Amino acid sequence: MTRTPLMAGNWKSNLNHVEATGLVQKLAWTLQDKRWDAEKSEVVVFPPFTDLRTVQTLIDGDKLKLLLGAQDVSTHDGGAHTGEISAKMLAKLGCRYVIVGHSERRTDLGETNADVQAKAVRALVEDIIPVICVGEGLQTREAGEQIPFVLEQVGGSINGLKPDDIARSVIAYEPVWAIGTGKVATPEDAQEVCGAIRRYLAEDFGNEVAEQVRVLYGGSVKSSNVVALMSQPDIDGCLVGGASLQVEEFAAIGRFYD
Ligand code: G2H
Repeated sequence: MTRTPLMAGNWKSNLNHVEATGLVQKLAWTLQDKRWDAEKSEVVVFPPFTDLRTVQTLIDGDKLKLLLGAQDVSTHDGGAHTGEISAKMLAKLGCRYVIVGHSERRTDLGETNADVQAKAVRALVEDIIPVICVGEGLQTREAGEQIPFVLEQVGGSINGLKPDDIARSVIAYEPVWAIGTGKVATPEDAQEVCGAIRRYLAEDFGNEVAEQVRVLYGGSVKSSNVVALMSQPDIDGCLVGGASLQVEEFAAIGRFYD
């Protein structure tokens, strides 16, 4: 089973629509200069909600081959839920992916595994692939309990999902102590947990499902460490924060292969 690598740029709460326009255009030109092949790596940008329409228009209009994702989705289908953005709205905007359960939302907003599962379900119904984020904090890592901790998050976040839906989902392992800190997990540390996630999926849902799921690593990914991370057998891509706002850096990450 070959899994297409996925490089996901999470812009977080940065950029307005004017800045977003500049970034996407420059990213597309730079990838073109580097002879990026979309068959060899999917490059997805995750702007804030307010920039989705702008980026969608650029991507569609110029056939840029970049893909679009959102940073969150409502657990509700629509209706009287002020401020919520539904999966149906995201689908209409051309979103192919959505991040659910990012550690910043788990920490800042108290999102639980059950919330994450509900969001993943909403996304999948609209044919949007959820990027389900999991990861341990520093204390858990220092206690050597990262694997049981992460597997519990994975289990809770995909609870009740159909095997076919799990197979097309993406799981992003982002150790919280490596997010935006410049401390990247070693490729071996990242592989240890990503491999454990795949084995867990194989045990519960069979090899066929486990071999299809793309498992990403996230946390201070840069052009200088992406190749080593991607050489690990169970790392199928990266969720990139800070470096996705730098055109040359993110283009090099997208064009990591060869
Ligand atoms: C983790 C990551 C992107 P950064 O949040 O999801 O951010 O690459 O800045 O550590």
